[in-house]
Parts: sequence; structure tokens; C-alpha cells
Amino acid sequence: MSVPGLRIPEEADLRTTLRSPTVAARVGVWLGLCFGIAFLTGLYSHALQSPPGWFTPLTRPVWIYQFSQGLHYLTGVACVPLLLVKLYAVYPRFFVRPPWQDRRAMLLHGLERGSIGLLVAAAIFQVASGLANSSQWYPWLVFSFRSTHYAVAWVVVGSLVVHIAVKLPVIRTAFAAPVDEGEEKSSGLSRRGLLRTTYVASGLAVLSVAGGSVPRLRRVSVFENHYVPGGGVPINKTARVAGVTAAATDPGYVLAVAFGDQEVELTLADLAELPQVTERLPIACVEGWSASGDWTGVRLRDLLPLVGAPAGSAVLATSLQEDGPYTSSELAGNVADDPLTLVATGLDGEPLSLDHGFPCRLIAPGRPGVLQTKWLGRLEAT
Ligand SMILES: Nc1nc2c(c(=O)[nH]1)N[C@H]1C(S)=C(S)[C@@H](COP(=O)(O)O)O[C@H]1N2
Ligand SMILES: [Mo]
Repeated sequence: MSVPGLRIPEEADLRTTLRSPTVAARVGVWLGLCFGIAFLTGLYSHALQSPPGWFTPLTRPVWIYQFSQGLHYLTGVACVPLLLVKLYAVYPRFFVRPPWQDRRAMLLHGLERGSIGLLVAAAIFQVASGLANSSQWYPWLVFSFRSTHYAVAWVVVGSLVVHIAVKLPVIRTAFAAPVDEGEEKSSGLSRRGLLRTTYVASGLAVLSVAGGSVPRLRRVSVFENHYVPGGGVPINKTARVAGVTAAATDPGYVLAVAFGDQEVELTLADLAELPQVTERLPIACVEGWSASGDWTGVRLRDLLPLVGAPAGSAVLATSLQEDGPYTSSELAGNVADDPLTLVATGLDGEPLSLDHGFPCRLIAPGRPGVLQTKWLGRLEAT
């Protein structure tokens, strides 16, 4: 039955010079590159937060995680215009009529459609969930952001590999001819024009948020809100929101340091008597901003001998904060032993503020912000 005047369009009805493999393939290359970089940097970030047994975190250069996570975030943001234009260029394919008559062709068709459906859904999910997370909008009521974003990353990469393999002949043909081949002179947008607009849009999208890590770009980064007027390290979660104000300002505060059944309790005065160092280190939040500060405090490795823990022991750092996802973090042996890994009590020449982790917080090179535990209560060597 068909309704007069109402007909499901066919692919050929929707093809235009812009909605063509020529455009799709070119945008696809950039999209593949951005997804590839986001995938690798994402794997690295995930490994730091859920380290497999064989994994040793890198601590030099000190900005290695700031760099890799900055790339992760910015390539993800660059994907927004690229993905939209890519979908625009290929959507006529959505209306391809299945080859019902031929069972073999039907099977292949189904596989191809299935893998593309998976790829499109997974790619949209990655970009959307990453953006939501970076804007601290957490509609993650039923699933955890990190484990889901990680799992779906594998779906993207798997279906992308299949997609590229299947489309290789189309991609080859698309690149064999000049961009404007077969294009009639018209007053409308040309393929070159669309491609240029897409790349400019991606560049602008990156600039609109890059100020979260690149101070010079602050003034153009209209979507970046982690900027502290006058400079300095932003505050991710305040003591009030974390519910630690009472515990952190308790005059009886002590930092417990333990190894096996050995334990010492250090007051702030005890900490102040140990050798002090000041090091410039970045905080690089997984959510896409980073900032460096001059952190003053005691080297973590100088605390271990107080409880007889051998150099190179791994350390579990626990916050005074009771609930929340970041109340403790583990330091691999090489990180705990690093001379730049500090129990900080000062930032930028001032005593550490309550919101930055007073009485003391962890700061170490090459670590995701989520592992730079604030309001330390206990350090346990293992
Ligand atoms: N106890 C505790 N430590 C924490 C957090 C937290 O919520 N609770 N947030 C972490 C995150 S996500 C980041 S990015 C850094 C930010 O440190 P800052 O607020 O001093 O910039 O602290 C980390 N340490
Ligand atoms: Mo963070």
C-alpha cells in the first residue's frame, strides 16, 4: 500500500554533490585520525586509573598526562563538527534498498549496515558522553562514565576497522579524483567550501575550549569555565561540597603514615620539620582543563622511612573525605619514590587553602587530577 504523494526516498533522490563519497571520505580521514588519537590517549588515561599488573606509570616529562589528556579532550571536541558533517554526507545511504532477492548479497548488506549502525551509535555516544562529562553534567545514574566510555571506545575502534576495510574501494575511488570532479558551477556551497567550513568549525570548536589548558587562549575560549581570574589553579571540588570542612580544620588533625603494624601520626608541625621542597607541577583534570602551580611540601619518599617501609613501596593515599569517587588513590612504587611526588602544604607561595586540600594533599608528576588526592588523612605503604 502506498499513500499518494508520500514515498520513502531512495538513495539516489538524496545524493547531491555535497552528500557524496568525495566529501565523506575526506572528512572521514580527519575523523578517523581524531578518534584514533582520542582512543590511544584514552587507553593511557584508563591504564593510569585502573592499572594492569604490567603497567608502570610514566612520570617524565611532568606534563605527560597534561599533554595526553589535553589531546584526548581536544581531539574529542574536534570530532563534533567532523562527525556532524560526516553523517550529513553519508545519510542518503540510510535509504539504500536492501537486495531482498539475493540471499548472499542480503547477508553482506546486513553485516555492513549492522557494523555502520554500531559505529554511528558508538561514535555519537563517545562524543556526547565525553562532552557531558567535561561540562560536569553527570546524567550517569545507571552506569559509570569511565567504564562505559572505555568499553564503548573498543566498540568504536572495532567497528571503525571493519568500516574502513569494507569501504576501502570507495575510499580509494574518492581520493583518486579531485574534490570538485563532476561538480557543476553553481552559486551554492561547493565541496571545497563545505570541507573548508568543516575544518574551520573544528578548529573553532577546539579554540573555544582549549583555554582550559593553554592560558594564552583563555580569551577566545568562550566555552571554558575553569579559568581563575588572575591565574592560578582552579578548584575542582570545594571542601564544603566534599563534606570535609570539619575534619580538615580540626585542630587535632594528624596525618597517619603506616606500614604493616608500624604507624606514626604527624601533626602539621611535624610535617613542617621535615625537609621542604617546592616544585612546579600541573594538575591535569580528566575533564579537560589543566593548570600548573608551585607546590611546597614534603617528599612522599621521605615519609616512608618513618615507618620502616622500603624505598619503592607502593602507597595507598586516603582522604579525610568519606564519600565520593576520589577519596583514595594508589601510587605505584616508582611514583611514590619519585622525588617530585609531594605531600603538599603550600601552593604558589601561600599555605594550601582549604579548597585545594588543606591540611595537605598529594601532588605527583604525570598523574590524572582524579588521583591527586586532597585532604589527606592516611598514607599506607604496601
Ligand atoms: N579527596 C578528594 N581529592 C580530590 C578530588 C575530590 O573530589 N576529593 N578531586 C580530584 C580531582 S577530579 C581533581 S581534578 C583535583 C583538583 O584539585 P584542585 O581542586 O586543587 O584543582 O583534585 C583531585 N583530588
Ligand atoms: Mo578532575
